[in-house]
Amino acid sequence: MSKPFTITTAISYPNGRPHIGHAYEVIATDAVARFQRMMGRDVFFQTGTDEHGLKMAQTARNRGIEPRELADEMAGYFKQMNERLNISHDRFIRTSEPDHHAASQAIWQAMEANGDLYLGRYEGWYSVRDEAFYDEKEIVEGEGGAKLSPQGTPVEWTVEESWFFRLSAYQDRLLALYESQPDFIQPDSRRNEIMRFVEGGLSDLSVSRTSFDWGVKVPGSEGHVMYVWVDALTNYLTGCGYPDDAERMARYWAEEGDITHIIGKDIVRFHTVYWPAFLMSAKLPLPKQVFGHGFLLNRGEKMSKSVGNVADPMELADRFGVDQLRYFLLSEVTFGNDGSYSAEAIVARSNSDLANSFGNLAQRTLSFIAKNLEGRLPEPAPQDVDSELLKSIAEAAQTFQTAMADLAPSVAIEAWMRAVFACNAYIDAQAPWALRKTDPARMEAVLATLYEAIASLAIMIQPVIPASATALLDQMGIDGETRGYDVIGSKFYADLRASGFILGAPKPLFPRLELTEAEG
Ligand code: ME8
Repeated sequence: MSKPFTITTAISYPNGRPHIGHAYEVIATDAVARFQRMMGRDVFFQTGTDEHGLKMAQTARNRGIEPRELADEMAGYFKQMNERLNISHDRFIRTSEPDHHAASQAIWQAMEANGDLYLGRYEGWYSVRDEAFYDEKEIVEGEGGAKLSPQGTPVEWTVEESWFFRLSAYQDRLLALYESQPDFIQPDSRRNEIMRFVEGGLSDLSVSRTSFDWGVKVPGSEGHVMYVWVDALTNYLTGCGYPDDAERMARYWAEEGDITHIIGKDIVRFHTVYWPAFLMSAKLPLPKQVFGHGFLLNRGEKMSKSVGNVADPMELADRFGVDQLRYFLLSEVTFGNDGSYSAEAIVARSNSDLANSFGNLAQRTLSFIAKNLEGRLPEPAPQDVDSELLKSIAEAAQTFQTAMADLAPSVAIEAWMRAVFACNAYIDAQAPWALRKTDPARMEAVLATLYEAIASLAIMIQPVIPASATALLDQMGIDGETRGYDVIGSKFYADLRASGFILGAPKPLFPRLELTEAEG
């Protein structure tokens, strides 16, 4: 059996509908999951909703409904979004599900058995918006003397009986982890930030609440529910079969396994300090990498409900197309950095790369073959320029694979785009249309080269724009079984010709997008 690859997004708070930041994260993770499947890996890809905690309880109360009702309604929107965006997850987990409660209680008991949990009294600052506790030294003053978290969210003084996790005991082990596994936290800027934070000393962490009951019950401790982050982080284990399915755990959550968490930069601390400490305490394997991507900004500005600039990913997908949106987000934003989106930027990127460069290349080549050769695939007779073009595409495919394996989709797409440009330059130089009368054999050779090149480009870009790439490969007669990276540079074109495949009139893939008058 092929080597397993476990990849997850954060699980989203379903206290509102999904926004473009949620879409961005799940699209990036999906591209990596699809890529790894193409590489033959046995992928387990999980995403879902984080349904407990005070934020959910308060939002529900404000709406006069039960938290469960709120979670049911909003989880539905997250599922719809994933379907619309062509997300290939293997499980959509909801933390209100029974197997997740069982997993959370099991990790709790394991941490307790290790002597890391004790009952005490919490007195300190809590931000409901972040669902996070903050040390006195982290609190800043806002307008009118309001107390704020370092993220700028309001905090409230909280006093209650609480279970504590002995986080302070893990400082050295965590620092040793960051030293010995430098890729554990990526990108490096986030790693440095976390190392400084841990070097500054760790306080024990309050891990239960008694003031509300919307959460996972603490085993054997009446009136306590787990702090939402304890159960939220455990979702990753639940999906891998913890605690009862040993076989599944050995496959998807193993010491030598490739476990990658893709999350946003605001929650790196939870994933790289608390989470490995919980896992060490429960004597479970650690993930291989936590990647903290940047934030998406609306025209450079932070999205917020009060400003009213929160984009609905479904509207963007309806207006611009799913693959156009996926392509935009993955090509425009360097993974790890913040990025900006706007209708203008989506339209410009999609028109230049997808419609004008790649779409046009495929459309003119394929319709020329369909018309002038009645769909019969042209006969190759390679000259140096032809072989060179195909060689450069095979090299681009290598670069693409390396970059995707390194979680650098924008770098991968750049390599793809350079290969598209090379094809367009080749067409212009070889001018097959002009050869029709003067040298039909050479015309065929040029078209044959292009056919192979276009199929290779479509194979390469599948993880990014899966629906369009699939549609093109279908039109071109490339068998579903032969769409892996190993096909690029192989003799698939010769085999396809030999099969007698006849190309039909191609359907255009990427319509030119337009702005509204107000935007234009
Ligand atoms: O943090 N741009 O949930 P969440 C890019 N439930 N990414 C963004 C973003 C933006 N503008 N806004 C948010 C939570 N995100 C917890 C996670 S995991 C065990 C629990 C990202 O709904 C954010 O960084 O607030 C996070 O990775 C994800 O969206 C869900 O955010």
